[in-house]
Amino acid sequence: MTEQHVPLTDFIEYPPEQMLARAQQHLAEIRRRHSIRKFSDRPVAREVIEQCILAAGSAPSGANHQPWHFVAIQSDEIKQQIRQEAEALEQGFYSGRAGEEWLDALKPLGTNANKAYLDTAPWLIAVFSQKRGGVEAADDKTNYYVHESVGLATGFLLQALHYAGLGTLTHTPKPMSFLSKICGRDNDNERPYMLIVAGYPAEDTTVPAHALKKKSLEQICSFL
Ligand code: IYR
Repeated sequence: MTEQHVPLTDFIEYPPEQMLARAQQHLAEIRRRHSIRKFSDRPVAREVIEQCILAAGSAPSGANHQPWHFVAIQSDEIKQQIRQEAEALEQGFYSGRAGEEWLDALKPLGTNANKAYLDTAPWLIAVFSQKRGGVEAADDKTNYYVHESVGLATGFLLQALHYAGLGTLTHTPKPMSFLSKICGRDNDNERPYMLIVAGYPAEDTTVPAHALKKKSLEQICSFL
């Protein structure tokens, strides 16, 4: 016997002109998402973050095992701890570990070891991947396509936060293992995947001109 299926009832078909208009509107919306590095400390309601994490959790995943866990941090004490550890690592990175080519590549972004946003922004969301799990809470099965799945969920999360009206930044201090301890997820099954910073942009936030330059359709796509 095959597994039970239920009818697809929530698909919406749009007339072709409306489909194109929607695709254009979505493009215009997502083009306004920029990584920002200066956040306001204005609070953001936990309910908003909850909805965005549920949106992330709706991403497709290998065998629908949903191999992710999100730690949403608003505690000042924990944010300060994360900032301290991240800055210590970044100091090593910027003062040699990165190497010349990498530092050159980062120059247009104007980044440095100072990560004030890590304790200014109202929310940090640490994304963890899980090697084993399954749909049921007690499952301990092999997870599949873990990296791809968690990448998709993180993309959904960024999209949801932007759509809700928040500024975002992806942050990947290297190595990220310190996050496991601070977030209470120091176990054999879970690995930190990315840290997402979310909040209102500070009034004087800038974005690097370089980051606004996106490749053309011809550059990123071939039609066969
Ligand atoms: N993690 C460092 C360096 C960094 C690396 C890349 I690749 C970026 O696109 C941006 C920054 C930092 O956060 O400064």
